[in-house]
Amino acid sequence: MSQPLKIIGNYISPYVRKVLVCLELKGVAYEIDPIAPFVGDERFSELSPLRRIPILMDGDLVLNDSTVICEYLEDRYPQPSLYPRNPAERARARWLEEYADTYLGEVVIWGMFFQIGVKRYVFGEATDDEVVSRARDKELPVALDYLERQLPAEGHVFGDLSIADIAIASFFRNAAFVRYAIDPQRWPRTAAFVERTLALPAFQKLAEFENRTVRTPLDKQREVLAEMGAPLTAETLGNAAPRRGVMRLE
Ligand SMILES: N[C@@H](CCC(=O)N[C@@H](CS)C(=O)NCC(=O)O)C(=O)O
Repeated sequence: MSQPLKIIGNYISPYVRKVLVCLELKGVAYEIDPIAPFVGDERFSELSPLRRIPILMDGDLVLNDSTVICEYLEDRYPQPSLYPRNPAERARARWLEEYADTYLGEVVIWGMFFQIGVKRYVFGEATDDEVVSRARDKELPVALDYLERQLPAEGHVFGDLSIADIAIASFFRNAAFVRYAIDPQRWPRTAAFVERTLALPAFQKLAEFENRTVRTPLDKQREVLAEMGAPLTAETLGNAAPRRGVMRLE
């Protein structure tokens, strides 16, 4: 019997969420080692040269980067397709995914979630309130103004659910973890889009694990998730002392 796919990465990462939602929608069995990248051991460094999550392992194949992983899943498990068939729409879906991964990643993850949550609870350091205010009050509104022009009043961006919807919604889940709610008066389309996308069963199933993870200290998360019946790998790469990643050593 073939081994289930393995995902290495914490449930509260938006990049991991993207991949898990794709797996759930495609009905592919997987196991997960739900570690934060900061506590990855030497084996983690070997598997992920940037010390980032997610990692996908399929037998001997090791893949890094959520975009690369989602495209692999699409090639390997084509149904249901999560990329529009029409080439122009397919390219636009990839752009919106890239926009979410890069700009929302910078603003929501590094400017807000890392500052408010990870910095304090993982590294015992103070939040830089200036960075948070700039992200929340200046940089995120720029993204919301753009998204408001891209997102549909109803349904998904390209008709059927695609990687664009999944990527965009994933980041706003992390914004909610740090108590940010999109103002529905100012950005009605985006607020409604995020709400209905996150309400999809694939996101909701993961939300149970995310809600517990976000309230549990790093060293207890695996135990709590095991009790909840999360599909955990037998072994973990996440028992090292917290350390900064490769790309942001400051
Ligand atoms: N482009 C990458 C970004 C992955 C990423 O930045 N993951 C975060 C977790 S939310 C991480 O591992 N950060 C640790 C670090 O950069 O040091 C992807 O799409 O997978």
